[in-house]
Amino acid sequence: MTRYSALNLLREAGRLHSGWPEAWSSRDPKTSYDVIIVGGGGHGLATAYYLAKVHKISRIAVLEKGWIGGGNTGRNTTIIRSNYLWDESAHLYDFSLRLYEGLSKDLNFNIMLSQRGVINLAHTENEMREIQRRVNSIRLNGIDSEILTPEEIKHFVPIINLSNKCRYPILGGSIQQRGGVARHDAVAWGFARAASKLGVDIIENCEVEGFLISNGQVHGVNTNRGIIKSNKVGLVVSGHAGVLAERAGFRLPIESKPLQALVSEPLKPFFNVVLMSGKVHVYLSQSDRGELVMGAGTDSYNSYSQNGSFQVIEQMMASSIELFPVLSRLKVMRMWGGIVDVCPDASPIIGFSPLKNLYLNCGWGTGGFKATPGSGYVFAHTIAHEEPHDLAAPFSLKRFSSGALIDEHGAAAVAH
Ligand code: FAD
Ligand code: PYC
Repeated sequence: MTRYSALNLLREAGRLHSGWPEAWSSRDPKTSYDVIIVGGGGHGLATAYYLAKVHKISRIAVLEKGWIGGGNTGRNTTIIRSNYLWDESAHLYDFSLRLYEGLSKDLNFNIMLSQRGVINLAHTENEMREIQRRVNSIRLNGIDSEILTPEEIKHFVPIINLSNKCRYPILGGSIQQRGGVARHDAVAWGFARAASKLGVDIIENCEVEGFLISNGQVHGVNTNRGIIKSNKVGLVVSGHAGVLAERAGFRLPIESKPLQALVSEPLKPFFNVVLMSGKVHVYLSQSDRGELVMGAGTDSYNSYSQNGSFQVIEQMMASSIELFPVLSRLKVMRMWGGIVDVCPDASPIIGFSPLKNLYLNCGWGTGGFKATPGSGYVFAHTIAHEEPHDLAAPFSLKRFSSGALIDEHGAAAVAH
C-alpha cells in the first residue's frame, strides 16, 4: 500500500462513513419538464442520460416510485450477450453490447464488465442442429459465436459432468466470447450519477398514478407528489407496463410474470464463464464473491408478486446438480424474484403508443439487462426526434397488427 492510499484509508475511517457526497441529487419535482421518464430502472436512467448527453435536452425528470434500480435492474442475473437469431435483434443487442464495452469509461463509473464468455449447452441432436443454425446466423450478422465440442466445454468448466450415462448427456454447445456479466447496480448507479451531472432530476418515491390526457394527447402525469406537466412522457416501467397502459386507457400485448433467481453460499472460484442449458433447464455463473448465481424459467402464471414459487427453485437446484454432481451439498443463501413483462414474440416494444406524446419502452421480459445502454440510446433518439431510431423501428407496437413479429423465444436458452 502506498503512503498516499494509506492516508486516504485513514481519512475515510476517521469520518466513520459519514459525509459521503451524493452520487446523484435527490430533488423535489418541478411543475413541468421537457421530458418525463417514468421508471428509474436501468432503461429509464439510460434514456435520460442519452437525452441529455446526445440530444442536449436540459429539463428532464426520471420519476421512480421506489428507489433507483430497485426493480428488475437490481434483481437480474447480470448476463449480457448479443447472440440473437433474427437480424433486427442481433443488431440491437450487439449495439448495446458495444456500448457496454465502453460504458465504464463513458460514465466514469466501474460497471465491472467481465466478458468471460457465455456458453449454451446442447444435449440432443436436435439441439445441436439448432445451435449450429444459430451460430451461422449470428456470425452472418458479424457477431462472434463459435461451436464447442464437449472436451472444449470441459476446458472452460473442468467440473462439468460429461458422462453419457446421465439423463441428458452433453453433446456440445456454443460460446459467445464477448458475452459475460456486468454489475447490475453499478449500471443503474452509473447512469443515475452521469445523468444527474448533466442536470437530470432523479426523483425517487414518486409514483405515477395517472396521466393528463386531452384530445388523444398526453400533457403530463399525476403523481403521489402532485401533477407534473410535460409534452413528452416515456414509459419505462418493465413489469408494470400493463398497469400504466391501463391508466392511460389502452391495452398492451404483454403478460407480467415472476422470474426468480438465487445465490448459493460462496465457493472458491471454479468456473469463469456463464453456462446455460435449455434442456436441463438452468443457467449459472459465479459472482465475484464466489456465490453461484442461478436461474431458470418464469413461473407459469401471471402475477405482480416479486417472489415466485418454490417448485422453480427446486427444479433449478436439481438441474444444477445434474450438470455438476459435486454441488449436491451446496447451500442456498437467498432467492428473490422480479416481475417481467413478456410480449408474445419475446421481443421488446420501443416507440410510439396509441396516445400522442406518450412513448413506450417495455416488453424486455427476461432479457433486458443486456440491452440497457442500447435501449436507452435508441429510445432517447425516438423521443427527441419523434421518429424511431433505425434500430428501434422493427420493435414498434404496430408489429402486433402487421404481423411482422420477431420471434426470439429461443434466444434465452431457458424456456421463458
Ligand atoms: P426495471 O429495472 O424494473 O425498472 C422499472 C422501474 O419502474 C422500477 O424501478 C419500478 O419501481 C418503476 N415503476 C413501476 N411503476 C411505476 C410507477 N407507476 N411510477 C413510477 N415508477 C414506476 N436480463 C438480462 O439481459 N440478463 C439476465 O441475466 C437477466 N436475468 C434476470 C433475472 C431475473 C430474476 C429477472 C427478474 C430479470 C432478469 N433479466 C435479465 C431481465 C432484466 O432484469 C430486465 O429486462 C431489465 O432489467 C429491465 O430494465 P428496466 O429498466 O426496463 O426495468
Ligand atoms: O437474457 O441472457 C439472458 C438471461 C439469462 C437469464 C435471464 N435472462
